[in-house]
Amino acid sequence: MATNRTFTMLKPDSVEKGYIGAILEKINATGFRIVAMKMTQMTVADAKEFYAIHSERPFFGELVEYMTRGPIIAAVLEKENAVEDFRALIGATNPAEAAEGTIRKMYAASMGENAVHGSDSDENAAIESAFHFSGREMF
Ligand code: IDP
Ligand code: MG
Repeated sequence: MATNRTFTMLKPDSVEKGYIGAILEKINATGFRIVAMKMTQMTVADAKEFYAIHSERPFFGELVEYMTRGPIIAAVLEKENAVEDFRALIGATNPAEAAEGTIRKMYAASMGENAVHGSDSDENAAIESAFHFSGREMF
Protein backbone atom coordinates (compact mmCIF):
# COMPACT_ATOMS: atom_id res chain seq x y z
CA MET A 1 0.00 0.00 0.00
CA ALA A 2 1.39 3.38 -0.98
CA THR A 3 1.70 6.03 1.71
CA ASN A 4 -0.73 8.29 -0.12
CA ARG A 5 -3.75 6.22 0.90
CA THR A 6 -6.01 6.15 3.92
CA PHE A 7 -8.99 4.09 5.05
CA THR A 8 -12.36 5.44 6.20
CA MET A 9 -15.71 4.20 7.44
CA LEU A 10 -18.91 6.22 7.40
CA LYS A 11 -20.17 4.77 10.67
CA PRO A 12 -23.70 3.41 11.35
CA ASP A 13 -25.02 6.80 12.59
CA SER A 14 -24.01 8.47 9.31
CA VAL A 15 -25.82 5.81 7.28
CA GLU A 16 -28.92 5.91 9.55
CA LYS A 17 -29.19 9.71 9.31
CA GLY A 18 -28.81 9.85 5.52
CA TYR A 19 -25.43 11.62 5.55
CA ILE A 20 -23.63 9.34 3.05
CA GLY A 21 -24.02 11.71 0.11
CA ALA A 22 -23.07 14.85 2.01
CA ILE A 23 -19.96 13.27 3.54
CA LEU A 24 -18.79 11.76 0.23
CA GLU A 25 -19.30 15.17 -1.41
CA LYS A 26 -16.97 16.75 1.17
CA ILE A 27 -14.41 13.97 0.69
CA ASN A 28 -14.44 14.51 -3.08
CA ALA A 29 -14.34 18.30 -2.74
CA THR A 30 -11.21 18.00 -0.59
CA GLY A 31 -9.43 16.18 -3.40
CA PHE A 32 -9.53 12.55 -2.33
CA ARG A 33 -9.91 9.89 -5.04
CA ILE A 34 -12.05 6.90 -4.08
CA VAL A 35 -9.92 3.78 -4.59
CA ALA A 36 -12.42 1.26 -3.10
CA MET A 37 -15.87 1.53 -1.56
CA LYS A 38 -18.69 -0.69 -0.31
CA MET A 39 -21.62 -0.88 2.08
CA THR A 40 -21.08 -3.64 4.62
CA GLN A 41 -21.95 -4.50 8.21
CA MET A 42 -19.33 -5.49 10.76
CA THR A 43 -19.96 -8.54 12.93
CA VAL A 44 -19.15 -8.39 16.63
CA ALA A 45 -16.00 -10.41 15.91
CA ASP A 46 -15.04 -7.97 13.12
CA ALA A 47 -15.45 -4.93 15.38
CA LYS A 48 -13.52 -6.53 18.24
CA GLU A 49 -10.65 -7.28 15.87
CA PHE A 50 -10.73 -3.91 14.09
CA TYR A 51 -10.70 -2.01 17.40
CA ALA A 52 -8.53 -4.51 19.33
CA ILE A 53 -6.20 -1.69 20.42
CA HIS A 54 -9.09 -0.28 22.49
CA SER A 55 -10.12 -3.60 24.08
CA GLU A 56 -9.13 -2.54 27.61
CA ARG A 57 -10.84 0.86 27.41
CA PRO A 58 -14.07 1.40 29.40
CA PHE A 59 -16.01 2.34 26.24
CA PHE A 60 -15.04 -0.82 24.29
CA GLY A 61 -18.41 -2.59 24.71
CA GLU A 62 -20.30 0.54 23.69
CA LEU A 63 -17.97 0.98 20.68
CA VAL A 64 -18.51 -2.60 19.47
CA GLU A 65 -22.29 -2.29 19.88
CA TYR A 66 -22.33 1.00 17.96
CA MET A 67 -20.13 -0.16 15.12
CA THR A 68 -22.13 -3.36 14.56
CA ARG A 69 -25.69 -2.04 14.88
CA GLY A 70 -26.14 -1.27 11.18
CA PRO A 71 -24.36 -0.98 7.85
CA ILE A 72 -21.34 1.22 7.25
CA ILE A 73 -19.66 2.57 4.13
CA ALA A 74 -16.05 1.37 4.02
CA ALA A 75 -13.69 3.12 1.61
CA VAL A 76 -10.05 3.54 0.66
CA LEU A 77 -9.06 7.08 -0.32
CA GLU A 78 -6.04 8.42 -2.20
CA LYS A 79 -4.45 11.85 -2.00
CA GLU A 80 -1.02 13.25 -1.32
CA ASN A 81 -0.53 13.17 2.49
CA ALA A 82 -3.78 11.19 2.76
CA VAL A 83 -3.67 10.06 6.41
CA GLU A 84 -2.88 13.47 7.87
CA ASP A 85 -5.13 15.42 5.50
CA PHE A 86 -8.07 13.11 6.15
CA ARG A 87 -7.64 13.37 9.93
CA ALA A 88 -7.74 17.16 9.46
CA LEU A 89 -10.91 16.87 7.36
CA ILE A 90 -12.74 14.72 9.94
CA GLY A 91 -11.69 16.72 13.01
CA ALA A 92 -11.23 15.77 16.66
CA THR A 93 -12.63 12.50 18.07
CA ASN A 94 -15.01 14.52 20.24
CA PRO A 95 -17.20 16.63 17.93
CA ALA A 96 -17.48 19.27 20.66
CA GLU A 97 -13.74 19.85 20.16
CA ALA A 98 -13.73 19.48 16.35
CA ALA A 99 -12.89 22.54 14.24
CA GLU A 100 -15.59 24.37 12.27
CA GLY A 101 -16.18 22.82 8.85
CA THR A 102 -14.86 19.38 9.77
CA ILE A 103 -17.00 16.30 9.11
CA ARG A 104 -17.32 15.47 12.81
CA LYS A 105 -18.27 19.07 13.68
CA MET A 106 -20.99 18.96 11.01
CA TYR A 107 -22.31 15.40 11.31
CA ALA A 108 -21.24 13.76 14.60
CA ALA A 109 -23.53 13.59 17.61
CA SER A 110 -21.06 12.74 20.37
CA MET A 111 -17.66 11.29 21.26
CA GLY A 112 -19.11 7.80 20.97
CA GLU A 113 -21.17 8.37 17.81
CA ASN A 114 -18.78 10.44 15.78
CA ALA A 115 -19.84 9.76 12.18
CA VAL A 116 -16.55 8.72 10.58
CA HIS A 117 -13.35 6.75 11.01
CA GLY A 118 -9.98 7.80 9.64
CA SER A 119 -6.73 5.81 9.88
CA ASP A 120 -4.11 7.28 12.20
CA SER A 121 -0.97 6.11 10.32
CA ASP A 122 0.14 4.76 6.95
CA GLU A 123 0.71 1.37 8.57
CA ASN A 124 -2.82 1.25 10.00
CA ALA A 125 -4.29 2.54 6.73
CA ALA A 126 -2.81 -0.51 4.99
CA ILE A 127 -3.95 -2.93 7.72
CA GLU A 128 -7.48 -1.47 7.85
CA SER A 129 -7.85 -1.38 4.05
CA ALA A 130 -6.83 -5.04 3.85
CA PHE A 131 -9.31 -5.87 6.62
CA HIS A 132 -12.21 -4.76 4.40
CA PHE A 133 -10.94 -5.13 0.80
CA SER A 134 -9.01 -7.62 -1.28
CA GLY A 135 -6.39 -6.34 -3.72
CA ARG A 136 -8.85 -6.92 -6.58
CA GLU A 137 -11.36 -4.53 -4.97
CA MET A 138 -8.93 -1.59 -4.83
CA PHE A 139 -8.61 0.55 -7.95
P1 IDP B 1 -10.39 8.31 16.50
O1 IDP B 1 -11.57 7.62 15.84
O2 IDP B 1 -10.51 9.80 16.42
O3 IDP B 1 -9.07 7.81 16.01
P2 IDP B 1 -9.91 6.73 18.90
O4 IDP B 1 -9.35 7.28 20.17
O5 IDP B 1 -9.04 5.88 18.05
O6 IDP B 1 -10.48 7.97 18.06
O7 IDP B 1 -11.22 5.93 19.30
C1 IDP B 1 -11.86 5.08 18.37
C2 IDP B 1 -13.34 5.30 18.46
O8 IDP B 1 -13.82 4.87 19.75
C3 IDP B 1 -13.80 6.75 18.35
O9 IDP B 1 -13.88 7.22 17.01
C4 IDP B 1 -15.15 6.71 19.02
O10 IDP B 1 -16.16 6.17 18.16
C5 IDP B 1 -14.89 5.72 20.16
N1 IDP B 1 -14.51 6.41 21.40
C6 IDP B 1 -13.31 6.97 21.68
N2 IDP B 1 -13.28 7.51 22.91
C7 IDP B 1 -14.52 7.30 23.42
C8 IDP B 1 -15.15 7.62 24.68
O11 IDP B 1 -14.54 8.22 25.56
N3 IDP B 1 -16.45 7.23 24.83
C9 IDP B 1 -17.13 6.56 23.88
N4 IDP B 1 -16.59 6.23 22.70
C10 IDP B 1 -15.30 6.59 22.46
MG1 MG C 1 -8.16 5.96 16.18
